[in-house]
Amino acid sequence: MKLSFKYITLLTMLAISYGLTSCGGGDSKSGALNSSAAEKVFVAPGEHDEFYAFISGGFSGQLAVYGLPSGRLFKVIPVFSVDGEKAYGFNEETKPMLETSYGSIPWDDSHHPDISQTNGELDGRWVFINANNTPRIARISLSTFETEEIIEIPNSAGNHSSSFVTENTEYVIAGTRFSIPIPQKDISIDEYKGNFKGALSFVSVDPEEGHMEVAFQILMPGFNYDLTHPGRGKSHGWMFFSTYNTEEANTLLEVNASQNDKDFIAAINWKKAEEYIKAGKFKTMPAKYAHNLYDESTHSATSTMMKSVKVLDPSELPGLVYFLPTPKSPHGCDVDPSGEYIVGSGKLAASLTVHSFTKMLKAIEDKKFDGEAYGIPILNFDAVNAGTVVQPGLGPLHTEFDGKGNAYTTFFISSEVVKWQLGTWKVLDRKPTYYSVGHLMIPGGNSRKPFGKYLLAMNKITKDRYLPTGPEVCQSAQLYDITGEKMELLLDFPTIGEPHYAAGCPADLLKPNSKKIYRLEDNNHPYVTKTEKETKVVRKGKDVHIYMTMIRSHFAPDNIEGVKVGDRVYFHVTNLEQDYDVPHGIAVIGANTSELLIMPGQTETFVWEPKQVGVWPFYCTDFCSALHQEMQGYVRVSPRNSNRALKWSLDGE
Ligand code: RUQ
Ligand code: CUA
Repeated sequence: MKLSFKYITLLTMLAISYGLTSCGGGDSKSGALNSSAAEKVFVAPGEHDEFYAFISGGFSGQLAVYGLPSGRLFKVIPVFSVDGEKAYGFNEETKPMLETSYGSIPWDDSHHPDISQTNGELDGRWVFINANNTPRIARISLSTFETEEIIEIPNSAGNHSSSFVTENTEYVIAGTRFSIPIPQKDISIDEYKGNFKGALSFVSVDPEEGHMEVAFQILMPGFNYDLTHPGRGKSHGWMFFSTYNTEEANTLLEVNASQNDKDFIAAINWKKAEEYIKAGKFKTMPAKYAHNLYDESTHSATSTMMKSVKVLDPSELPGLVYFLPTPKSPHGCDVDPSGEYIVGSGKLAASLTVHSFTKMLKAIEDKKFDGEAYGIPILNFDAVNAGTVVQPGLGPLHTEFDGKGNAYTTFFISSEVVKWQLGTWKVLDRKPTYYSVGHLMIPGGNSRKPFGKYLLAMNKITKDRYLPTGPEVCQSAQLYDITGEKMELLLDFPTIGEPHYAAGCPADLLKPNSKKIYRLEDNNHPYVTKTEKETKVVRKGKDVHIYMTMIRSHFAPDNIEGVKVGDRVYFHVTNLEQDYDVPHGIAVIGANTSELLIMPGQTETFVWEPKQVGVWPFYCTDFCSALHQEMQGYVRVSPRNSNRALKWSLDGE
């Protein structure tokens, strides 16, 4: 009886969502934008945007770089998915980046970018992003805007509560959405309850180089760990995770994981975890996971398989974890810039729950517990609750802050952003989104110092908002001005893939450090060729290595003979240019990988296996000069049994 009632409630909420969505459509036509809004997002030709926005690509697996307020797209950084345009995952240098313990994987689902911090403020060095499907975290340089490192997360499945950074980028966090048997084993799915576990991983970040390492994992009860945010200021040293499925259901979760009145926010004292690690209170578990590192000096990545991980068991380690009861399957778990308030967005709750960090510490001290779960104390709800935002909307997901005492929460079902006040819990404003908003982002919103000028809402559904493109239509982002008392919708723009979260920062933080070229003298690629004189072709059995250079507007060499059917031909190509914005590309007919797009001073390699006798052209794929069309060459391919010697030349020399 109870079960079917809940089920009906859920269906009613979904039905409401459709109703609201379609009337929102009519609304949008009544001119949400006026000309002053247009002026606010107009960045004149040749002018720069005020903010960078790094918007996750969702199921594209990539990270897109936009400017705000214009919404212009500057670059798609390949992270977890191969990219033929940039040769990422195809050339020899970047292939190792996509290695995992499951072999090479050409795709993932990326959700939450987060920019590195120092003292709780954005420092603009790196942006991290998670892979959800095959659990990984990537680190992207904000000087080269390239993926520099990817670490796989062992004992995890659905790396969703990830990749948020702590106040000094001590750690980037990776919590598992799905609980699994740890270690994996062949057991009945019915044995889920009590046997499956959820690993919360703390990945340390080297302060100089940014190199990541899985420092330790906490093996939690078999709930779903959905989202997480770090404490900051007074709550620095703690990490807060929302959970759902505290019912530990293993089937029809939409009903069976919606039974409990309250799930939990798990508060992890990671400073305590460090103490336990130091005191040797961990177990070392065998675990296989890949650690892939791109070296800017060799322009090449390596992949290393790691073998073990340190795990902590919170049921045996007092003070490590506490549960804060939080109504109805919370999704977002957000901490305000002061570090005092922890907002839990119960997806099925009528009101928004806010916990107080100060009250939490007091409740721990006073032992205000309401029992425990798997040895982890459950704090009394009233003892930790700071307040409730009463009936602000339907289906709350995520909250960000403007640094002026206001919070902004997205409501998926009622398709709106709601502004409310911290402390009074009063709703101040609401604005529709088009439609079904997921995350929102205020630049610096996950730090002690948000830049509360714009709010970016990221929507799951666009329906009638853009020109139709068949059954598959774009996802979108919407920009609001939040400087006034009321929010003002300024702009709509489509995004790459499905935007989940985004990270934003003032452009001035990154602009001065943005790399212009790779210096040739610093290029330590094993197959670099620094002058045309040093170009050559070398045979090692069936492998032929071409040491090639490119400069406006020719390849050296551009005539090559002596290659045979069945050879593996390695084109090691160095771009000799030392000027800003002069890439060259190279592609050869019938190559099974991709072109190479090579930046000034960089070396990249692709492999070509000629299958037919003949003379085969290659050419530059990037329109680099007035004589770009002249930038071409030929490889002569002879039969396997030919004894033609290798020969190479440029202009007969
Ligand atoms: S999620 S729409 Cu993957 Cu962060 Cu909430
Ligand atoms: Cu080089 Cu076109």
